[in-house]
Amino acid sequence: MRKRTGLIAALDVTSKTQALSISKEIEFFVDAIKIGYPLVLESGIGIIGMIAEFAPVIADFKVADIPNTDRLICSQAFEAGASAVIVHGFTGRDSLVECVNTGRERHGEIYVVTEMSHPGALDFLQPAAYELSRLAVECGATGVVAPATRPERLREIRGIVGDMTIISPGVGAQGGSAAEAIRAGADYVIAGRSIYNSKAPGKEAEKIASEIDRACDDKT
Ligand code: OMP
Repeated sequence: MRKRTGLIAALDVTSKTQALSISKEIEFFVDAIKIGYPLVLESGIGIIGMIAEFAPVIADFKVADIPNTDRLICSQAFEAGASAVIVHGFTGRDSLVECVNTGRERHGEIYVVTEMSHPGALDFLQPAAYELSRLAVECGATGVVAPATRPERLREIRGIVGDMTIISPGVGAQGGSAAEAIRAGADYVIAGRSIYNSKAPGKEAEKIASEIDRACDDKT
């Protein structure tokens, strides 16, 4: 993913028409558009190629299976035109290696979930987050997904992954701040509802992008 604005829009809408019109409105303010089950189950996998006309697509399939099934899912996503796939790491090293290898073969990126951004992440994922981050580095993933809702944890994860790319959800609707996430070490922030539920998605994306820009200036 080429960094320009530092913003990734999550398009968790269930209408293809809405998805395409929002994509057109926000394309200049985002580096990628992340779509997942809500939109793909409604519109079919072909929606990936349609959104890719506006911005690189991250397929958020949170892939979490045995290696062979992981390979089949990642391959389908890349085949459909995705630039990146989000996968889980808790299924273990062999599964993650298979995702990373599939990404390499298809010239695509693989992002590994570490600690999720919602409160339930504290139940099982938080204790494993640092190990998951190390596993992502060891397996050669492109980057990790780490929570904007807990900047202190994000900072720790940055310390573990070094210069690996961090994409960070939880901005806006989940209470996280784009600026704080960037200052804590995120390369990109992910915002969904605050953009697609806004009356003016383009303006909202532009606003978050300038917040990111100012936070990047603060860091330098
Ligand atoms: P909003 O909460 O509406 O901004 O959307 C956040 C997006 O990021 C959704 O698509 C979530 O599925 C996704 N996400 C999280 O919210 N938390 C995580 O820990 C991981 C993800 C993700 O992998 O993208």
